Amino acid sequence: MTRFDTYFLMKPNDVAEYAKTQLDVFAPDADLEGAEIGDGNINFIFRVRDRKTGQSVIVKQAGPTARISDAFVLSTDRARIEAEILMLEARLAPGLVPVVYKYDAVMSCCVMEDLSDHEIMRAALLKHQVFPRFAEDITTFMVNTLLLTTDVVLDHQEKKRLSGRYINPELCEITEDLVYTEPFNDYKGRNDVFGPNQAWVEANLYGDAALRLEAAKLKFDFLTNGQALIHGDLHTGSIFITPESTKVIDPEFAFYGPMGYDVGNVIANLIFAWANGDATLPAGAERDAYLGWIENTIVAVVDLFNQKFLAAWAANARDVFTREPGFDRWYLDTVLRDTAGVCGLELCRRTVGLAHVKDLTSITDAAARVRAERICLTAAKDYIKQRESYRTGADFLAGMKRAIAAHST
Ligand code: SR1
Ligand code: MG
Repeated sequence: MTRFDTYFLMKPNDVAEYAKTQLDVFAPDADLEGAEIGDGNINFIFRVRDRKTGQSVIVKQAGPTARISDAFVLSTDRARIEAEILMLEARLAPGLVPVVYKYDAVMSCCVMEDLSDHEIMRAALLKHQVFPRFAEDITTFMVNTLLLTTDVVLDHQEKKRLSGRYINPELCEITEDLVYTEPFNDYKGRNDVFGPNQAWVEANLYGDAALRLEAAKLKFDFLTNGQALIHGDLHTGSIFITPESTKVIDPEFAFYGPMGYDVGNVIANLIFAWANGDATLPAGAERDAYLGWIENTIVAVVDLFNQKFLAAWAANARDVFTREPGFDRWYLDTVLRDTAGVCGLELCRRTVGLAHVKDLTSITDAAARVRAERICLTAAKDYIKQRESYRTGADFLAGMKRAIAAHST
């Protein structure tokens, strides 16, 4: 018997002892120290390090509620989902996720590779760094983890079994509320709108009945379209990066949902990075290079996703109907429509909802933040309402440019 035979929420010292007694990763004479390093919304993240060798691992533990608020009561089973999904993603997209060393069902924790030679992408983007490999890596990750878990490729019985294994009702409910509902009506009173934009948001989001109707349609798609085993929270805070390497983390929101949820999140969070650079970088070469890289990356993410998706379809599709001429293109167009819609939803919810992004909140000049937020929200409305018309990288960039033009003097 050990004290880790019964679940409790660990502190840094507990995690060091846990690593010493429950893992076979460190040498017997290792001198371990634990530290809480995460500031995420949902779970507790610790690094355990051997003072003698510098060797380290990450221990991520799920508590009975979300780390940011006890109002979100969540099953600790999300630790199992995260560990299993990371292992599945490692097979589908090798090299693009951290290595999982152990999942502990009693302590509801997952032990994984320490990626501290990487940086969280949002933090790096706030320093206006560029990552030339990103579009290649993230589109490989998305096409492989998404298309290869659909009915297009998987045996349909196997897909249904996976769907049952990753139902994830509580975390889906967070998304249903925070992404799909509250940004458009604040019906729970939890939105957090930047003061100088309050009246604009009331008029242009809550007051736009056509927008609310489209958000409602997208919400019911999220609730019912069990298309692929999606990551479910694929923003730039869920990506560790260096110029040579991309690692996707944090798939605790994974479930069978619409593929466009992941692709739309990636594009929206690149737009937030653009909005931050636009608001904070002075005129000059650094600004032009950074904003130009983001714009090219948005285009490349959509176009590489399209190319790789069709190539992966040709190589892997197995249902007899997937060979009907034109079905692949029709299917991809539905994914792109959903991508545009979700891109718009993510832009709205991170601007006016409960969970913000530093890209916007760190803009200290009030007028610049007002403009940045309105660019994001104006683009969002077009992505949501006109989502059928978004097909290519150029389409997505043009939507963003129209919003910029609408808020330029
Ligand atoms: C209560 S959780 C708020 C947000 O944090 C997570 O990272 C998800 O994006 C969620 O919507
Ligand atoms: Mg996360």
